[in-house]
Amino acid sequence: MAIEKSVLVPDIGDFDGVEVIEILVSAGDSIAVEDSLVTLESDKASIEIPSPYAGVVREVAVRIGDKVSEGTLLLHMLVGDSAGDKKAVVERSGQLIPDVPTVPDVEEKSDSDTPAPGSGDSVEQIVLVPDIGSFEGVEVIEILVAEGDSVAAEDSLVTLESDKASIEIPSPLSGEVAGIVVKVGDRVSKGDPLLKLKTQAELQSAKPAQAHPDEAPAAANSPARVAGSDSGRQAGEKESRQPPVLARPSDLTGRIPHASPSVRRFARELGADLAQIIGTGPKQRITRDDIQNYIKLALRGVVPDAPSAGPMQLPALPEIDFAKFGEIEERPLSRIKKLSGGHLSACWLNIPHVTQHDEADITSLEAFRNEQKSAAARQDIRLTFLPFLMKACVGVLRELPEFNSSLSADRGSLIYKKYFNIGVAVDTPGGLVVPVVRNVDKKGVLELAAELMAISQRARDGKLSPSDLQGGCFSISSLGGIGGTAFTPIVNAPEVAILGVSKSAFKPVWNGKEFEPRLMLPLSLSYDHRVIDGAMAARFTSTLSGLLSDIRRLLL
Ligand code: CAO
Repeated sequence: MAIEKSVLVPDIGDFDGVEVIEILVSAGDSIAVEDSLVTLESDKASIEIPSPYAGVVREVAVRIGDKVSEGTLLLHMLVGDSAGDKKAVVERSGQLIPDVPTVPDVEEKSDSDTPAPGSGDSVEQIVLVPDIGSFEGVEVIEILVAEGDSVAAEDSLVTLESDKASIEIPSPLSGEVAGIVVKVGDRVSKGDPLLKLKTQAELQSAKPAQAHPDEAPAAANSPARVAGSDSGRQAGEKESRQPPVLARPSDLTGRIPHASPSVRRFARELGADLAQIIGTGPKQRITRDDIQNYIKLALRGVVPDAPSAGPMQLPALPEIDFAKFGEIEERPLSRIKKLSGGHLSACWLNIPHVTQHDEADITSLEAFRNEQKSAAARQDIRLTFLPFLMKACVGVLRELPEFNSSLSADRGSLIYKKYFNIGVAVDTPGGLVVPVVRNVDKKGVLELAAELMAISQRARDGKLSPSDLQGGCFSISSLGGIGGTAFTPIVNAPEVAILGVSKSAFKPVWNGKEFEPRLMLPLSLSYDHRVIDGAMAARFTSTLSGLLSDIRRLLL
């Protein structure tokens, strides 16, 4: 008989409030003992939490972005009553999570090398593998510095990887790398030498040598013990001589590729160089899909854009402590905003955008819509302007098929779509979503109005399915119900254009004899300049404007 079990975060050493960056299972999944359930990531380690049981996931209790600590509930599972499963994992989970180092051990090369405090001479130190829990023989998978490099305290030196965790070992001190003792592929354990570091004697003597071990800097919260013949008291002296550690996570972001252990393993199996891949996951983490896409392009002999130009290094923005300037309140972003944020940034950074502005005279279209509104209302349909706009856009997409295309993965050709699915940006309490209305060319305005009502309601209720959000050819973002005269919408890749509409207003328009009040609708068409040029964009908005000013033309 199946029993329900709760899976909690196991002992994760010194970590507290670690972010859930990936959920690897969902309700209904059958999983085996040791299958990875979630990935947690701090700025120095990425850890997959394995399942202690074999069974079926009943409910996942955490969401991406949640901060968890030892004992936090991760999920509920239905498991068979085979006791062996649990035992196997409890044993392994003991060694699963290392006491991830904040500052590794250092060993002075020899006492006689040590110059008098204040002399300004350098001292060579050997950086040892710190306490990494019960891990033994962990593989060195990356060496992040080279001989001669200057490093600051807390800069990452090497990455170690076990089958469930990837750990960057930070430098205990600032100095110059005088030699590297390990090489990629070596297996190391606590106390093994990693590299030699030349440090300034003055820095080390910055604090009184007689300081007690308890007075070690707060950052050195793992037992950074001096190896060799030093006593515990000497260890404390060594820690007390460390310069203040300045945490600079933003310096590391973008410099070192972030990926979970399983993704790193996958990349190694396929021979993909992580340094060449730009991650599309949270915090630019490299995902399995990123590696697959990279390999697909590599197999076609195509070097992807970004890597060929060198990985794009965006200058990091400084972290600001806003509380210094007044009272603040921090609220987490909604799930939709977190998810759409990455996609919007990727679209904005990858697509060269241009926005074409124009106006359409919708005086007669609005008169017609107002005539039809009450008839539509009798069928419980709210006849807004948007369905007319969707039909008119399809008319232009037929005439200018480049707007109904996408670039191929190798950017060498255009894929023209023979179907007409239109995405409509919907403002929901959780953020912006773009559900897709399919086959707009085959539907009438009333049918589209009804579908639009239903899909935007589902969006607002958070009930869209993944298929509602896929397969779009072209998007419309209407802010007309709210206000504004123009804006610059972001192209929703892999589409190549998006139409923004702002609030219509009566304007005096010269008819050849006099100024006439006409209802004018502002149009803002953003497009991918790699696919569409300015002339084509101007043709789009003027054709659209023509169709909207006389919708009888749609029938032709
Ligand atoms: N000009 C002036 N008024 C407009 C207008 C326009 N372009 N478009 C809509 N309106 C007014 C009308 O008065 C209309 O009422 P009536 O039909 O009774 O006259 C009312 O707004 C209805 O608007 P609506 O927003 O409820 O319905 P819609 O079909 O026009 O739009 C939807 C539906 C889902 C697109 C819209 O509700 C929405 O969420 N818009 C926001 C999209 C958004 O946030 N985009 C920004 C993305 S950033 O790229």
